[in-house]
Amino acid sequence: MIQNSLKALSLSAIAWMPMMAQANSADQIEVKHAYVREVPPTAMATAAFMTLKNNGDHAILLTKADSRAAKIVQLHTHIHDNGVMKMRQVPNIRIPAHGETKLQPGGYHIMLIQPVKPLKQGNQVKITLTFDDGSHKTITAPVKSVMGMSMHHMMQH
Ligand SMILES: [Cu+2]
Repeated sequence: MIQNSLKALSLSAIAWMPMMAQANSADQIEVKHAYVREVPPTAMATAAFMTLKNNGDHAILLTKADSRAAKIVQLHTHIHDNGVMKMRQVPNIRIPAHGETKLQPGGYHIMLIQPVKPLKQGNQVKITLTFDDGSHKTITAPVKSVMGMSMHHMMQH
């Protein structure tokens, strides 16, 4: 009896120690200004944008994003290919130590492909972010109409 409880005690101590040694990646990432772009109900996809701030001493990779709001969720970037802007899936998005990585229109974004229902302004979308050490962070991003923003963008060009 005593032997069994001692064994259980030492196992839980081992499981607990690595967490003490270093905070996990998710704990060191702060998510700011998250939003999902409102698109017409017929659109096949939309995207989530946010700023990822790394408060830690080491670079952290965002390796995966999940959401029940869409059938397929991918990490994307934009590339210029012979003057044409194209989207590409990327295996991860790097957030430098004590730095920020912006997921923004024209750059990195979380692609929400085949939304399960239309995403309208005022809706909230839950997105779970997975980092390189397997730790998770679930955020809630409001759906925003970016009509005003894209007009402003167009006027600058
Ligand atoms: Cu995309």
